[in-house]
Amino acid sequence: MHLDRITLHHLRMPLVAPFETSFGRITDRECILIEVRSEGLIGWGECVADRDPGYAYETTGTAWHILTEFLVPAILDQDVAGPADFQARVSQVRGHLMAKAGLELALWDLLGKRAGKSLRELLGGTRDRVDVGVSVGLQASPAALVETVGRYLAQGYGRIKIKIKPGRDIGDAEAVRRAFPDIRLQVDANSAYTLETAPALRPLDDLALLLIEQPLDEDDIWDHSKLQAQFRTPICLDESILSARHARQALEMKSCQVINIKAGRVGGLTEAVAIHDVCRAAGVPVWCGGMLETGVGRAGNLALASLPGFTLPGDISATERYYAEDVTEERFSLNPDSTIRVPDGVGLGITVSEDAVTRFTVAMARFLS
Ligand code: OSB
Ligand code: MG
Repeated sequence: MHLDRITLHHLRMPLVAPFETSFGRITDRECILIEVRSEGLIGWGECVADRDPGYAYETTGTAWHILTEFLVPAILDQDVAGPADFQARVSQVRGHLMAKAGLELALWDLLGKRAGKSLRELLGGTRDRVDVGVSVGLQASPAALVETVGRYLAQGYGRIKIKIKPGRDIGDAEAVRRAFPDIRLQVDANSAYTLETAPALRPLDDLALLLIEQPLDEDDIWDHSKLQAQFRTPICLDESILSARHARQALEMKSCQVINIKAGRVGGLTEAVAIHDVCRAAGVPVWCGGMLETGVGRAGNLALASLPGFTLPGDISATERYYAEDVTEERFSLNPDSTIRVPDGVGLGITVSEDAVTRFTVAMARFLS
């Protein structure tokens, strides 16, 4: 497909409630929407890098730079066969996986629109609804956390993830477990511990958690294997897994028993599917992580989570959990059985509202062939 025009939209979207993790607190989510025009069709992608380098080193600023200077020039006014061809053309750009993933998603959307197929069909997804949960940020106190969790349970979420950090770990998790003895519960530390401080998490082993997500450094795989040996609860890696090679090595080292897959973190859906395949062949469950995406990225996550190896609920919540107003005309809602429907329209299966995009835009750049 000939790529005629590429537009970058830097958005700032107000969240319905602040989101706090071990690396910071945000009230607005920033991202870059990527619009690619090809032969009369438009494809949309979302780059999930946030304003601050707290979760990963990439930011909206670094992604803007890499897209503008390297990725867009590599494909603009060229005939690009699809996502695999795109990855080959940008293989000389090291790292910057979120920038690459955003552009790759727009090409997947275009590919689906050209072929008259949904993204789910293109990826080989086998379900039309996927199991989901909600990721709950740090709250003011354990009591406030229990109340917030109770509200999400009442809305129908069947799996809860809470964020933890040193000083806000055992007490928070015990309070939620005591209030809700039977729920599916897991925790996410976002790399807030070291091999020296993580043994403080030992009491979590008695709370029947589904998993403990990313306790140690974002660039570590080896020390996680030492930690996993000390816990019965499965460790799940998020930040540490940037490729299918990392996934294979983590499984060989027994660093984790579960992997959280985010297309943005690993450079796009092509690599995300490769990680899924590695884990599935090894009998290791995976689930789809989230980055507080707009409807564009959320549609991509739903399609990814429809693959057969995604056997644990994803961090893919209803639109209203994130945004009072979204950039897509479609709003995703939670079914009573804690599932969300996978879009079945062509490509991502969503319609972007130009109006909403304009309202949330803080910067825009357009590249013409
Ligand atoms: O670590 O999974 C994470 C949000 C932003 C950055 C990192 C993470 C998260 C979440 C939210 O946990 C998941 C979501 O609902 O999108
Ligand atoms: Mg995480």
